[in-house]
Amino acid sequence: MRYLTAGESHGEALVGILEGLPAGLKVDIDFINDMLKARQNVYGRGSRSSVCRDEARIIAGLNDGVTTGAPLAVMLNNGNCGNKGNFDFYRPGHADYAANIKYGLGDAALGAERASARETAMRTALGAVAIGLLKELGIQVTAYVTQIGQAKANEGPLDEKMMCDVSSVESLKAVLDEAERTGDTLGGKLKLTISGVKAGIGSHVFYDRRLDYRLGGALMAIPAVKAVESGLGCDFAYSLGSRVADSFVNTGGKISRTSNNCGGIEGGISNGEDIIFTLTVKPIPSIAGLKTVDSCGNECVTGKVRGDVCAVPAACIVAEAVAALELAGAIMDTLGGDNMNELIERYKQKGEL
Ligand code: EPS
Repeated sequence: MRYLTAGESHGEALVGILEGLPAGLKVDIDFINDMLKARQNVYGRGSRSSVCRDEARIIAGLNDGVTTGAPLAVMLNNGNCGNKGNFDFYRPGHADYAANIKYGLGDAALGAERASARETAMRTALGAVAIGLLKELGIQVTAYVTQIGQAKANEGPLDEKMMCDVSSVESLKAVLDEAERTGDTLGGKLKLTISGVKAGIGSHVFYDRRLDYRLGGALMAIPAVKAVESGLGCDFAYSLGSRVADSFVNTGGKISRTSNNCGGIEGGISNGEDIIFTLTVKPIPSIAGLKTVDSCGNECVTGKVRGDVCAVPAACIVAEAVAALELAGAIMDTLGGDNMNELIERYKQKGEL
C-alpha cells in the first residue's frame, strides 16, 4: 500500500491517492468526514478552522461504496479559506526559511503553502480508510493528549474536543487559553495505542520492513512532531534491564506478558501486545515579535500570521490516521490478499505459539 498527496494550503483543493487496498472494503464516507471534522474542531485550532469545513469526495476506486482493488482517489476542496500569506519574514521554526533556500522561491510565505499542516487533512482522509480496513481485522487505533505545556492529563474517558481525559480538560484549556491570550503557542505530548494487532506483523530481517521504522517514520513526519518514543521510550535509558523486561507467562495455554515496556514491538515485529508510541509536539512557530530576518536578510521581527495555538489535540487525529496507513501497509506486506475475504482469512490464520 502506498499513498500520495498534493495540494497547497490556499490552493483549490487537496488530492490524495491510496493504492494497494484490497477489493471488497466498504468505505464509510461519514467516518472519513467525522475524522476530518474532529481534526478541524478540536481545541487549539486557529480561526481558519471555523471558516473552512472539510468534506471528502471520493472520485475513483469505488463501486457502490466498496473498493475494487483500483487506486482510491480522494479530493478535499479548500473552499473560501483566504489567500496565501502576504508577509516578508521568516518564522523561526517554520519551514519558511529552509524551503526558500532549498527551492529558491524568492517569497518567504510560499514554502508554507505546502509545509502547512493543511496537508494533514488529506493524510487524515486516507488514514480514515485504513482505519476502516483495520477495524475489519479487529484492530483499534486511538490517540489522546497527555500533556499541553506544563499541564499534564490523567488517563481516562476521552473528551473529544480536547482529546484528553474528561477530568483534565479544564486544566489543559486554562494553559491553552492563557497562551492564546498572550499571543503565544504551546506544544505537548500525546500517546498513541494500537490494540488488537496479532504477533508477526513487520520483520526484523531488513530495516525498512521493521514495524517501528515504518510507524516511527510516519509519526515523525507529522508537522511539529519533534520526538517519537516507542513503548517506555526515553525512560529505558534510566532503567536496569531486569526491571524493564516484559516477562512471559503462560495462562492456561495463552502466552502473555507481565508488562509492555517494549510497546508491542520487538525486533521490528508486532508481539501481540498493544503497540504504544508517545509523540512530542513542538509549539507552533507562528508568533509575532520574534527576532528574525526578511527575504533580503535584513533583521526585523515577525508579524502576526494566522495560525493555530496548539497542534497537540489535532495531531492525535493525524497520528491515528498515519499510523493506520502504515500498519495497514505492513499487514498487506506480511499477509497479502487481493480482497478483504482473503485478508481476513489470512489474518485469522496468523499463528500463535
Ligand atoms: C497553518 C496555518 C493556518 C492553519 C493551518 C496550518 O492556516 P492559514 O495559513 O490559512 O491561516 O489553520 O492548518 C490548516 C489549514 C489545516 O487544515 O490544518 C500553518 O501555517 O501550518
